[in-house]
Amino acid sequence: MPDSMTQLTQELIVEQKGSVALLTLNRPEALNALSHPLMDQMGEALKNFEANSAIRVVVIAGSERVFAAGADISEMQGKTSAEMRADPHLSRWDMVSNFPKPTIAAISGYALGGGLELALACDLRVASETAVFAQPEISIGVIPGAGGTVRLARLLGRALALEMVLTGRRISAHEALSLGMVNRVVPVELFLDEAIKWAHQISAMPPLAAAAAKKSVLSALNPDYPSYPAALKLERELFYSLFDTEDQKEGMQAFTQKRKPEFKGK
Ligand code: DAK
Repeated sequence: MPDSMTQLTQELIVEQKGSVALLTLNRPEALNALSHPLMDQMGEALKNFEANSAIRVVVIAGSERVFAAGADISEMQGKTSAEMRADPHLSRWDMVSNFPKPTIAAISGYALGGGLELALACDLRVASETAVFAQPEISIGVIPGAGGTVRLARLLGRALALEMVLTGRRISAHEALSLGMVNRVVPVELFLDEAIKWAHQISAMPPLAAAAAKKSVLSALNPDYPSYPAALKLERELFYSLFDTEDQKEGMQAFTQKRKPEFKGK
């Protein structure tokens, strides 16, 4: 897709801004509820971005009013558990957390239920001062099903995670910042610009090193990863492997020559 070309779809707007892809949730009438078509489109877009070396960072944003009010309740309400388990659309939700390149959520307004889970599946979070975070699923008879209980437990610890998922309590942007749920909070008119600016900063880094950094941090947090020493060993191996890249040579050479590096992603 050429620079700045916008592909308008029904529920997701896909844009490319240089080496940064911007995915904007676009269902204002349903507060950006994450419907099957929307998540299918997101899965398709991420598959394309993974294969496209020109894309180095992905930003997922909502509008000023709402990031997302969760998965689409009207799609789920009549389902049995067997139907939910067999639903192929739901597997799309793992595409974000499995995406190998850095991802940033740009959040303003409500990030509720699956909306918060989508934000938590991203690597970094920029929030506007109006952002509101909650896992209200218990009040509609379920629990978070897309990583909310697990990611919040790891991020916030047992007591706060349980408080959120047992009561649905809302967390403000500033509280989220103090808890480490978001990386930064900015005035509402700046949240998207800030996320895109940050994405451009990261996209200027050598992409193979960025992918290795992400892989190593996520392995350290993965309970299935064999052990702490194994995670340290993986980090060491990833470090060594980068010495076969042109970008490592360029980065270190540019440093010694006191010039700006030009990374090629090789
Ligand atoms: N789904 C469908 N429609 C929604 C919606 C949602 N989550 N949230 C809002 N809407 C719709 C409303 O029905 C309403 O539509 P109309 O009546 O105008 O047709 C419109 O958006 C405006 O909403 P309200 O009239 O309610 O607006 P208010 O300002 O009064 O209230 C609100 C805003 C965000 C507080 C309220 O809309 C609200 O409480 N929304 C629901 C929040 C919620 O319970 N979210 C959790 C949903 S369950 C999984 C993947 C994902 C998930 C689980 C598993 N797997 C991969 C296995 C996720 C589950 C969930 O997210």
